[in-house]
Amino acid sequence: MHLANIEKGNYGTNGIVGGGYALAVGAALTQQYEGTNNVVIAFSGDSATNEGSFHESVNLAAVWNLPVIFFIINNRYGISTSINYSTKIPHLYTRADAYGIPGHYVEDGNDVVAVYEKMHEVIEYVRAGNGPAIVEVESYRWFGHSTADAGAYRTKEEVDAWKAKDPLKKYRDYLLSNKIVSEDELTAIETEVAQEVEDGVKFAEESPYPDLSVAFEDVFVD
Ligand SMILES: Cc1ncc(C[n+]2csc(CCOP(=O)(O)OP(=O)(O)O)c2C)c(N)n1
Ligand SMILES: [Mg+2]
Repeated sequence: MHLANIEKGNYGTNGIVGGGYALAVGAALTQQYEGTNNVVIAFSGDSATNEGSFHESVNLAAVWNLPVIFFIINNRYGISTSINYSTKIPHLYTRADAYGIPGHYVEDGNDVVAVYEKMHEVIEYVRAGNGPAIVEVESYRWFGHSTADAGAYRTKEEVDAWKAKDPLKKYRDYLLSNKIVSEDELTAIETEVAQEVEDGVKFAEESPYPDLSVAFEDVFVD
């Protein structure tokens, strides 16, 4: 949430659940209007697809044939609410049927290569001018939704079963067994990243507190 990097093509994440869908449709309309070859991807959780904004956005994108993919990461929960309490259908990609667009499903959303291959296929489809699509992948959240979350709504067995499907480990194994990188190269990358994080923490801890006036920066536009 709350991150954006326009230069990198990240038009902004959103503190309002379901708030990004309509923005993605607007961004996709811009691509269509300006005749770029870009495809917009709207990432969301499972619960967000129960917001009215999801249905209105998918419908409009379908009717206007916009280049946007609605990418749903189904981790079975919206904070503490199981998906079984919030929807009666087992798979969210089937919602695509209601809007006359294709719905795709990746059972193991922790498999980086499977998600990559599926997205490659769907992006080609959307880029060719065929209109929007929905992609649902299954994954999981290991930790609490926030520090206030004790996780009482799910079992340790369920969490452990998903920890065994660690996507980073799986992809690491894939890279090694296919001889794409060596153990040494991976260790070097991991060491470099750990150092980068440590440097970031050190920089933050050693930086002075900002002046109170910055709290009002970028809040209002004249
Ligand atoms: C409109 C709105 N309602 C409620 C919230 C509080 N809230 C924040 S995250 C969240 C659950 C989101 O669940 P999901 O879409 O499945 O995403 P996940 O966190 O599981 O990836 C809720 C209800 C909010 N931020 N915005
Ligand atoms: Mg969720």
